Amino acid sequence: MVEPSDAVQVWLWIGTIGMALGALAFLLMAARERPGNRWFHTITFFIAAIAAVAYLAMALKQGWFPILREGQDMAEPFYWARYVDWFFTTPLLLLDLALLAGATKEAIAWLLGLDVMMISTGFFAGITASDSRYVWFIVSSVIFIWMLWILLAEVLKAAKQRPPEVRSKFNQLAVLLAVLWTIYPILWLLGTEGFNVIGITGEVATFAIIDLIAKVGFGFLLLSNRKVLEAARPNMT
Ligand code: RET
Repeated sequence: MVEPSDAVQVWLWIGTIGMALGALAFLLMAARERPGNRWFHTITFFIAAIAAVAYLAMALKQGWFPILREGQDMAEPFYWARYVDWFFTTPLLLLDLALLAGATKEAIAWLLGLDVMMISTGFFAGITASDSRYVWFIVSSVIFIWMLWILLAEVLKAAKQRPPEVRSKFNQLAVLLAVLWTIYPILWLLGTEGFNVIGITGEVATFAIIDLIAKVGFGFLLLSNRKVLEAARPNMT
C-alpha cells in the first residue's frame, strides 16, 4: 500500500480540524486577557496552530514518502511532517509546564535540549529502512527517559515552591504528559515504523487521538483556570 487509504485520510482530516478548532479556541481565550498576561495562551496557541498546519499538509497527501522497511513485505507511507510538528511543538509543551512550575533557566535548557534531541534521533529512526532504525529508537528512548527524569525531579522540585493551586495544576499536567508521551514510542513500535502490528490506519488513528489530547486537551486544562495562570505568570512582559 503506497497511496494513503480513505480511512487514513479521514483521521488526518479529524486531526486537522481538531487542531484548528483548538488553536481558534486558545486565540479567543487569549483575547479575553490583558496584554502581559497571555504568555501561556500564546505558547499554547502556537502548539495547536503548528500541529494544524502539519495535519493539513498530511491530509492534503503531502509530508510523506513511501518506504520499504527491513522485515516488512510492502512499502508504507512515512509521514515525516509529524516529526517537523513534534520538533517545534514538544519543546513548547514542555515550556508551558516549566513556566508553570517556575523552573530555573538551567532546568528549562536541559528539558528542551533533551526533547529536541529525542525528536531528532526519533526522526532518524523513522527514515531508516534497515534494522538500524532500532538503534536510533533506543537512543531516542534513553533521551526520553532522561528528559522525563528532569521533568519529574528538577522541575517538580521547583513546582513545590509554588502556591497550592499552581502546584496541583502542574501535578495534573505533568502526570498527563508523562503517561501520554509514553504511548508515542509504544505506538511507533507497534506501527509501520516498527513491527507493523496495527497497520497504517490504526497508527494514524491512534496518533490523531493522542495528539489531540496532548495538545488541545492539555491546552484546555492549562488555560481553563485563570487564577492559576495569574499566580504563575512568568516575570516577562
Ligand atoms: C519516537 C520514536 C523513537 C523513540 C521515542 C519517540 C517519542 C516521541 C514522543 C513524541 C511526543 C509527541 C507529542 C505530540 C503532540 O501532539 C520519536 C516516537 C521516545 C514522546 C506530545
